[in-house]
Formats: sequence, structure tokens, C-alpha cells
Amino acid sequence: MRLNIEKFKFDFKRKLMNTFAEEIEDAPKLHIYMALGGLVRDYITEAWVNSNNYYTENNIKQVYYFSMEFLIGRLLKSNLLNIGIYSLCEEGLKELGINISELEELENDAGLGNGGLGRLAACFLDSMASLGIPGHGCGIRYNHGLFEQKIINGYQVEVPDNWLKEGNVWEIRKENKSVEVRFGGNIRISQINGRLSFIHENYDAVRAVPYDTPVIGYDNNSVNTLRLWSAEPIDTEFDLFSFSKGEYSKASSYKASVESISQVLYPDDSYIEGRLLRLKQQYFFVSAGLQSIVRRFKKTGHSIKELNDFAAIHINDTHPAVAVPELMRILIDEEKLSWDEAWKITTSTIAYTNHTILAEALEKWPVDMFKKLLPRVFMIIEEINKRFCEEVLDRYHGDWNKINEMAIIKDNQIRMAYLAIVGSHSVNGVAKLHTEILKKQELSSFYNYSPYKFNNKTNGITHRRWLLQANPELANLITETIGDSWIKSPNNLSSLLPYKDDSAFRDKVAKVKLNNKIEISNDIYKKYGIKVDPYSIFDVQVKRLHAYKRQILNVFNILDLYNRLKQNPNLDIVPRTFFFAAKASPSYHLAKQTIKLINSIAFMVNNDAQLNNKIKVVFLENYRVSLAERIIPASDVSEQISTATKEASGTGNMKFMMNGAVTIATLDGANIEIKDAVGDENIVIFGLKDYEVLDYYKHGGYSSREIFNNDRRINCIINQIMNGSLGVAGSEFNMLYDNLIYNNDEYFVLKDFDSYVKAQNQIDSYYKQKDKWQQMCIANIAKSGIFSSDNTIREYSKEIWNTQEIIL
Ligand code: 26Q
Repeated sequence: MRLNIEKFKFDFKRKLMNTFAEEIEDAPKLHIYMALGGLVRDYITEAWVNSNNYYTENNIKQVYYFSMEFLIGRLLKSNLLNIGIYSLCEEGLKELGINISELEELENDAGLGNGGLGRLAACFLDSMASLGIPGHGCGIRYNHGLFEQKIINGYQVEVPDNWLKEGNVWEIRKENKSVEVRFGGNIRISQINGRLSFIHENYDAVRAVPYDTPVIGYDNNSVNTLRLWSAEPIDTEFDLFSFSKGEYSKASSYKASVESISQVLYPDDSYIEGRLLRLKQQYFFVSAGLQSIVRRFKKTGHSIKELNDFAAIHINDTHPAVAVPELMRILIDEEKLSWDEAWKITTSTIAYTNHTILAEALEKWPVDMFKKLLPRVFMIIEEINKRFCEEVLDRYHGDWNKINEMAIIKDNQIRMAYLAIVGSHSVNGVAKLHTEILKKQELSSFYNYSPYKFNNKTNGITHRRWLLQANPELANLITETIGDSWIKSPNNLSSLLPYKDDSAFRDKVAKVKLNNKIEISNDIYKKYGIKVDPYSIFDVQVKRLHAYKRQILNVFNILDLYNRLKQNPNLDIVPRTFFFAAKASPSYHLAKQTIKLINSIAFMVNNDAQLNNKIKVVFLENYRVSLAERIIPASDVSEQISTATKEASGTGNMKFMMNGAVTIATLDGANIEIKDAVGDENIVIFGLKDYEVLDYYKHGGYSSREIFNNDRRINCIINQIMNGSLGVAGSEFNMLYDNLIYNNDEYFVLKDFDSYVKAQNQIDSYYKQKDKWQQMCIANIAKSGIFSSDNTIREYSKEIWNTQEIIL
């Protein structure tokens, strides 16, 4: 972009004047931030329009990534970096007496996601734009994202996230692109011109209004679109019908019920309850998104039968799986295609990613609920199911067991994963192990039935946000050392590897880490009044709170270490600070007890003078993207300790590695691929293997009580928790106790404890060997490039979407 400091300052002052009628001296900080954001948008508008025109004029195939969640975080810095004017703006603003970092802090995170799945969608958008792949996001513009977490007296308290209260500079409301989405009613079947027609009557209509946000590629003039839909009343129904008759309360309850559709993101990420409003949300954005794709496509003048040559529709888990029958509906009822024509187009356009094998996280919808809300869509699902079951019976010579296993509708429930598989041409898992488990266990019947559909796409993260933006000092050091080609070709980070034997470079990497640690330590002191030692090992577990992620295993090691230190205050360990950050789903009581437990231990440990500051425990409130960007670059140890087989991939693991932390991990999800990349000597592995876990589940043979009775350390820890030693009544932790002892410890916490403690001691001993530790850190950074989502997206593009990288 052609811009110099003087021009920028001029533009900026004018923007502030035009938007708020203010000069810098009397403008509040928020206005300064908004003016800057608005200016960035102005700068990219032309490239945005050009990108779209280019795609349309050249009939280029475009990807539509359908996701209930886009966990974007903040956009100011990443947009400035991607258009290549961050330093220039920083300098220009400085000359105007403005600190750009302060402005960045004013932006509310767009927290429209729960965790990994939502953040993956955001990383994918960044990579698609940066590779020049025409790929857009389609989702919901929630008025409230994931709740804000406050910790009060050690407990999690949820506060609504009001991210839009000051407006959102990045989005544009596209009133004229609104579409109508219909719920409820009944279907009248009639013969029209010798063809059966399905006429939807007595439905409730909702207006879907899109808000577009530009997704700016890195230094390539390519700008894609994130289109998020907002639910609004249809004017006619709202105004004329009820208001004119004076039925104000009826009218306003209609309005509220419509608006509730895009009001708030559901905060559960693993245990699924089939709620009607959630189903409305799903259909709402899927129908709106598909209508807008079809409408845009028809403008090109091509036959709808060619849709799959121009659009790839990707569904992020089963949440948008209703896209399968909805696209069928549009093609059959509106475009008048035959079933077979429509089916061919649908299945060759849609592809599906699975993110979990947890049984309780597989989506199922009760037939009665579904049918009532979406009568026509349900008829289509029934027909898909009928035809599929016939095919299965045919293939397996009338074996009804196969129908039991594979039917889309069973026991009055619609199994959304099965619908997604049957309606897609591609089904992928998100890490090698995960995909293998899908093929061999969870979805084996479908794998045997259509093996060609199944493939693996190991997750990735955008190195632009997670290194270039989040860790500028490290990014600069890397560029000074190997040049800046890694920004466009992240695999080039591997050129850093030889520098692990350069002691001057090692010292520089260590210095950067220390600076990052000092910075966050200062913030922590300001916010929590806790003094953490930046020279201690920063041991970090930040992710959603869930039993399978085993924060409790981490807690057990801390309590054991605490007990050892109480016994022997001279214990020779490197001082350590244990950081946690995690939101618990509001109804997940076990997870909430774990938060209370961590905070109780933190209070006890941090106030125990006998420990000589050898350990500290910090729970960081309100984990979110912008907090991840601060804590990850300051981490020494990355905790990736899920029960083997349970974490589909993990992506935090990759972010830590890229920032030079050493991973302590089970062989689960992408940890396995991280180990393969860095080598056994640059990671610390412990715990049960996938086949051992599966074997216990299948054949039994594990008794947590036996370990509880025989391992003195564990016995001591559990008693401590339950007998009030932590200053909290044991009854507060009764679910934790029941799970570990009465329910035989489903996630093998006690079983893996010993191995974990040894692994932690290993970390301590590596850290004491300063050079070795630094070499490990550098090896991790050097090998992290392969986990850039640019690589992942290239694979999706080549192997699933068949799309091109466009040079604009
Ligand atoms: C579904 C229905 C009703 C309410 C909520 C949900 C729901 C919402 C979010 C279900 C699941 C999620 C999120 C799942 C998720 O984040 N999975 C993670 O996806 C990452 C990206 O692939 C993986 O790295 C993680 O291993 C996986 O846990």
C-alpha cells in the first residue's frame, strides 16, 4: 500500500473530524480508536470490491465456510499488519501523541465462539485470504458472544458479553442483501404442471440481515468476506398486523422472539442439550447463507446444475449440517430440479469436518421438535434417510443390523453426523490419530461403506496472529536472523534450527521470553496484586475447562509438589508459577468445582511464606483470544495433558510451540504430530497411550480405588481436598471426589499421575540445563511452521475444495 507518515496523519485527522467532528486534543480515546479503524476500512474498500469483482467476472470457484462460531478476537492490529502499515501507523500516531497499543486495548474481542472450533474458523479465514483463496465465512452475528467470566471468591460468575455496545467499526450492514427464513407452518402438496409441489403455508417469517466484515489477506490485495446474519422481524408482520390493531404486547413479543435467534452464543462445547432455539439458530444462518449463495450464483447466468463448479460449502462440525436438506429444498422446490439432480449437486458441493468423538457431544435432534420447526426440511431428511437405508440394505444383502447402525433417523432422533456424512463428498478429522479413531471406531460403518470420503486434515493456526502479531519481539529476532520469508512461507522457520547451537542467539531468544514474562507479571500484579517471579518457570494450562482436558491432573501435581515442599523447604526445584485460565460452561458443575479448587489452592499456596516463593498459582480471569495473545508468548511450559483419544486435535498446543514453549503432553490429538516434528528430545511425553485407554474402556481392568488406596501421595492429596485443609469445605468438591473414586475415574487421572509427576520432574531438570532448555525452545519454534494454517488450508483447497490461489 502506498502511504507515508504525513499522508497517514492527514487522513487520520480528517477521518476523526468527519466521523466525530473532533480534533485529536478533544477526542476521547474510543473515538481515536474508531477513527483509526474506520480509516483502515477506507483503505481496503477498493481492494475488497476488486477482489469480489475479480472472483465473479472470472467465474472463480469460491469457498463458503459455514460455522456457528468465529472466534475472531480483535482486528485492529492484524488488519494493520496484513495491509503492511502497522509500523507506519504506530510512528504516525506517536507523532500525534497517541500510543497505538493503548488503542488496541480499547477494542472488544469478537468472542463469537467457545474455543478451538471457533478459533480454527478464524485462523482459516486469515489463511484463505492470505493465500488468495476466495473463501468466505458464513455465521451468526450474535449480539452477545461467549459470556465474560468474573472470579468472585474463587467461583466463576458469568456476565453477558456486550461486545457491540460501542459499535463495531469493522462491519457493514447490508440491508439490501437481506433474505427471509421460514419456520413452522405446514406443507400442502399439490400437482402443478404434472409435478408435485410442496407449498409451505402458515409459517413464521424472519428477516435475516447480513453484516459483512472484510477479511484482509497478508500483503496480497486480497480481501474476502465474513458474512454474519442478524435476525430481525419482517416489517409487515411486525408493523401492520399487530400494531395497527393496538396489539402492542403481541407485536413486541413477536419482535423479541425473532431477535432471540441471534441474541446469544450457546456456551456449551461438549455436552449437547437439544434446545429448540439452538436449532433455530442453525437453520436460520444456514438457510440465509445458502439463499445468498444461490442468488449470487444465479446472477452469473450459469445453470444451477453447475453450482458445484463455483462453490464449495464446508460445514464446521454438524452444527450447520441442516445445509444438506436445505440445499436440497432450494434446488428441488425453488429451482425445480429432480431429486437425483439436486442430490448430485448437494453432495458434490458440501464437505464436513468432524471435531469430536465424545459421544455426549454428537448432535441429535428429536424428530418431533425438528418436524414442527422445519416441516419441509424434515420431509427431505426422511427421504434422504429412506433412500440411504435402501442402498445400505442393498449393499449388505438385507442385513437390518446395518440399518440400526447407520440410519440417519433412529429412535425418534436425527443423527446429524450421519446426515452430514451421507450428504457430503468429504469427511475429515482434525489430526491423524483422530481421523484414525473415526475410521476404525466411531464412524467405522460409514468408513467401510464409503472409504473414499474419509480423509485427515490436521489443524493449524495462523502464524501471523500467533507469532507476528502476538510476539513482535520474537518475530523481529527471527527476521533479523533468517530474513522475513517465513511470514509468507512459514515452513522457512526451519532455517532457525541451526541457530540452536549459537549461544548468542540462544541468549536473545531467552531475553525475549523474559521480557514477555516481565510484561505479563506487571499486568498480573496490577490486576490481582500477586507478585510472580519472571525468573520462575511459567507453566501454563489455558483452554476450556473440561474433565477430559484434566486440569485436575495438573492440580494434583501442584498439591503433591506443595506437600513435598512443606516436608522439605530446601527441595531443589526451579521456582515455578502455574498459570490457569479457563471458562466452564455455566451448567457444567464439575468444571465449576475445578475452578473453585484451583482458586482455593492458589490462595493457600500464594500466601504460604514457608514456601519461599518456590511455587505460585495464578488463575487468569476471562480467558479469550486477546488474553491468549499475552500469556502464550510468556510461557515456558505448555500443558497438553488430555486423556489419550479424547482431544481431537488441540490447537493451543501449536500456538505455544510456535512461541518457544516446551510441551508436556500425552500422545493425543496433534500432540503426536508435534512430537514427530520436534523429535523425542524436544518434548516431554507421559501417560497412557491411545490403545491402552481404548483397551481399558473395552475390557475393564482399571480400578482408581486401588490406586487411591495404594499411592500415599494420591491418598494424601484427595484427603486434603476433602477434609477442609484448603480452607474450603470438602463438600464443595464432592463431584470431583465422586468422579475420581466412585465412578472409577473415567479420564484416568489417578492412573496417569505417577507418570505425570515424573514428566514434571524431567521438565525441572531440563530447565536447570540452561543451554539444553534454550535449544529445545528453538527447535520448537523452528519446527512450528508446518503447523501454520496456511499449510492446512492448502490441503483443504487441493484435496477437498478444488480451489485456486488467486494473484490479484
Ligand atoms: C453444539 C450443540 C449445542 C450447543 C453447543 C454445541 C457445541 C459448541 C461448540 C459443540 C461443540 C463446540 C466446540 C467444539 C470444539 O471446540 N472442539 C475442538 O475443536 C478443535 C478444532 O478442531 C480441536 O482442536 C479440539 O480438539 C476440539 O475439542
